[in-house]
Amino acid sequence: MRKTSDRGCGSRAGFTLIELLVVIGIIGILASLLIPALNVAFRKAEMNQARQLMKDLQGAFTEYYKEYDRFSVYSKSDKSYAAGNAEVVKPLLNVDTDAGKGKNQGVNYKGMVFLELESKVREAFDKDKVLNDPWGTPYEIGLDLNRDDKVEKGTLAHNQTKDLKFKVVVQSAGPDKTWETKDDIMTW
Ligand SMILES: [Ca+2]
Ligand SMILES: [Ca+2]
Repeated sequence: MRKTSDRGCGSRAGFTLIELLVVIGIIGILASLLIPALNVAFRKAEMNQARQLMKDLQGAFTEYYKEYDRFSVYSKSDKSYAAGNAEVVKPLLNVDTDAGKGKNQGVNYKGMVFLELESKVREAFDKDKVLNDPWGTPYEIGLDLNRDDKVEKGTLAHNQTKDLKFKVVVQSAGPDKTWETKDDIMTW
């Protein structure tokens, strides 16, 4: 009996407009606190994605080198690959290569796959004809083509002030899409 009267008296008929506004206000404050944190987390995830891909690229070039005793190009002097990095990346993916051609005729005549890209990255690569970082700038790649175990000073168009004692180096312009700023990511 009492129950019925409690329910029926209408003292708490639901949210009043004021209460609703307070709730919306609190949600707004929480969102404004959360969004910057989410952005930071998202940026961090993109940075990690770029770092991982750069590492994978280094590994793929190294594996290719072990297999073919050269890099996926024919020129002998060190050179940087930025805008046209597809030239050196395609053979790693076994895309548009000359598999089936005789020894020393094709850059990946064994038709091997050295690098696997996440499907989204792969789609973008096929569309753009270049391997871009998560912010849309092509990765810059330096290879030791003349076999002296270093990528000579001046090979890369950016960030390189001295010889780098690696056979493969990769860098990204970072989230600000501008070279030679603090957020650039390098493998060395
Ligand atoms: Ca060199
Ligand atoms: Ca930058």
